Amino acid sequence: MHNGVSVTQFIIEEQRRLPGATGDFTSLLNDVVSACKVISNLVNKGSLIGVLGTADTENVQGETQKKLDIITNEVFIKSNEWAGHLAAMASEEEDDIYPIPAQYPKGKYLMSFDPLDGSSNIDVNISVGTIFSITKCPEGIDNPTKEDFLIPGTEQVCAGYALYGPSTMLVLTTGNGVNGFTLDRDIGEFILTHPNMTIPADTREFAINASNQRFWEAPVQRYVDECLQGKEGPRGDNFNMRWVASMVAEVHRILTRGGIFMYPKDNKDPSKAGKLRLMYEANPMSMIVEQAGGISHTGYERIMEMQPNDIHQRVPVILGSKNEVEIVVGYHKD
Ligand code: P6P
Repeated sequence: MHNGVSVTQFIIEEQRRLPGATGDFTSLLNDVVSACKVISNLVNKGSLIGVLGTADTENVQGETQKKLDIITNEVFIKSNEWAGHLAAMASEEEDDIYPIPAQYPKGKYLMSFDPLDGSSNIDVNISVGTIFSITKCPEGIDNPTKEDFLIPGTEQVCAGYALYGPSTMLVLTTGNGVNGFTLDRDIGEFILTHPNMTIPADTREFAINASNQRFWEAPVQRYVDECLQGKEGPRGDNFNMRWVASMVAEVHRILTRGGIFMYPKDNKDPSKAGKLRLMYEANPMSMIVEQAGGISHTGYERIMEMQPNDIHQRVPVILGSKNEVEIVVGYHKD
């Protein structure tokens, strides 16, 4: 059960803890929450309202877009462009940054987001999500450029995701731990149901797309091979595997019961540093994972310390239960 604290009340109480907080941030988060409620409704209705299937367009990643990729991108932009809290946005579905239109006031925050992560699952009714990352716009900058977004993940003031699963959940951090809220559709509010989420330090469950095995670098090959050897192998224990192909679902499982998620660099396409995008997948998820006591790493460096060089930059990701990620990082050092 829960004590009925809504995400709005929770954010305002959080805001009271921040000296000099003006309510601007609280109002921005409320606009983000509203967008997630609208997206939840669209995803939930699916075929009933004709939003499934592919559009005949590609995004900047060269990936065929789902109709819902485009629709949810529009929802997120329209919900957040008008209120005067943001100076610009960056989206997986937008080639360049999205400046706030001239008719609206500009604010002091920047937001990067993936409006519908895991959208390849949407037509087969598997959980998908929205991921967002909020940073401060540099002082005195009214018309931010792409460069103003390209700061390390340690500078994020907020990171969160909505998970459109059997229930719709919102998971949020502003640097003071991680809290989970469940959407009560009867009252249209996200209610605090998972206070202070923490990732168990140990796990026997790994998540990776094993079809890429032949392309992985040696440390990841070694780690997964040892897991597969089970009790008789060097780890002396049996492991379980999961792969949902929705990062939001994987991270949420890890926050809930532990685990390690890997989308490592593979040499299937040597020009790509990885599959996942730093600014609106890896960085926000890294802030959440670290705030919940986990580790998020490329194998060679802490993800949140990376200096981004492009808003659509890709990065290898190894994140989750502290003690397990440390083993994989150790193999990269050997
Ligand atoms: P693959 C979804 O497209 C995504 O960006 C992540 O959410 C997910 O973890 C990964 O890609 C799935 O990739 O290669 O298994 O389809």
